[in-house]
Amino acid sequence: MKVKEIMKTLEAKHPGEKEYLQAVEEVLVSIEKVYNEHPEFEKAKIIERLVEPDRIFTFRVTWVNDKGEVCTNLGYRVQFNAALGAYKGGLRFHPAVNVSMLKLLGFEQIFKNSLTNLPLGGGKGGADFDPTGKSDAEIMRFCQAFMYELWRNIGPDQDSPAGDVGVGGREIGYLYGAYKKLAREHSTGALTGKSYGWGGSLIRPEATGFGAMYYVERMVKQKKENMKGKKIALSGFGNVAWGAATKAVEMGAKVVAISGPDGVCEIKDGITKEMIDYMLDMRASNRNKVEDMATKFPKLAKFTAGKKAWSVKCDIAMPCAFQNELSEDDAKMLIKNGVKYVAEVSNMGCQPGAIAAFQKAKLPFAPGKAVNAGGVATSGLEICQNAGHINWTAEEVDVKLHKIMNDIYDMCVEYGKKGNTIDYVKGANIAGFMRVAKAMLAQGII
Ligand code: 2IT
Repeated sequence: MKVKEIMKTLEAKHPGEKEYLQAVEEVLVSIEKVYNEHPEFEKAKIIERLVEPDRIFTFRVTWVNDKGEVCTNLGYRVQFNAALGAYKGGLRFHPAVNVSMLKLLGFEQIFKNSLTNLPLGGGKGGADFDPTGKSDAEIMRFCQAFMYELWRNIGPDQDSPAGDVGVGGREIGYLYGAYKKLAREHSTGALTGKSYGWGGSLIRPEATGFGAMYYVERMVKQKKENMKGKKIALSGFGNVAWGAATKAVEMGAKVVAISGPDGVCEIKDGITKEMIDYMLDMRASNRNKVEDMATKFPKLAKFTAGKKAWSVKCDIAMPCAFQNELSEDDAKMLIKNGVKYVAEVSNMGCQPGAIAAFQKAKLPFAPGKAVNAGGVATSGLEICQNAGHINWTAEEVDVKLHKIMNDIYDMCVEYGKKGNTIDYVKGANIAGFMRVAKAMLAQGII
């Protein structure tokens, strides 16, 4: 395999799909050497097959808003690769959603799901629907209209969507309600991230953030340090940032910044339990403004419009919002301000220039597909519980999640160790890739 040649072909075939091409290139560069040591991979054209989704569904979603107006959005589901199991991955509702974005996320999902060591293939979906400012009834009608189209193509042994940006517990409730009505399947893992009591798993809401902190704790320990008093800057204030903040405080760390599209809230003395709880209200309001935190807690949080979380001095930076949210300039500012660790929690949260800057500065940098895998792993555990018609306790789920994150960390070290340093990007990409490639090889040319 020659990365340059493959990228040239892909660029010609999929012009303008920038995010997708960026994600593919990152993985290919990491695995090139290992891949070329396995002529059987090349013979079976594993890479050429892996970079193209198995199939993509694109569909029209028409719904009626509260004013009685008819609105039309575009819905998608990318079923990327099923070598390890049924397709699995979230749904994103955001106005910028397009095929390139979902192919990037679906591609990443293959390797992330592989890292969990669970039988999960990779997929992703969503719609260019903007939840900002929508009423609860509008969200419900949109979710129902979305499911009219998608229901035939999902199921626990076929494809199991979950939440992502813009899709949380409320949306999964509406989507699942519509799915049950249409499919007449009433007790399944066709969707995960359901609420506890009707098929959901305890700890699933917290899992992405908890898992990320378990991973970060290992990165910190590796440097013979601990989490006590570490200053953490998080971007976003959604489900992922909420889970990470909860666990960070439990570990004795201090969350000193959260952010939103409107700016940053600096929290000098560290986020409190009340503030973490308020993040849930902020998300439920659909206002998408982090300034609300400073309005509610004026003595504790200081809002600055137009600034990112990376402008706040911290020991650990954790992007928790959107792809490419942390630029090279942001990275340089973090480095100048003394950041010691960077862990992507959003999928592909850092731009290539930012990753290069962190690596050049010899800072431990871990990629999203490893750090945020706790979310999908716990979705996998939800499917297990649904299949067995059983609910595990929060402790049982948390113990399994913690073990999965420890195992992922160990795999990243195994494949990413270079002398005294660890290339977590390489480690995650190679470890994730090898399992998928071996499965594809064993399953023949299909
Ligand atoms: O990016 C992700 O891993 C998710 N949005 C969660 C996917 C899932 O199926 O739980």
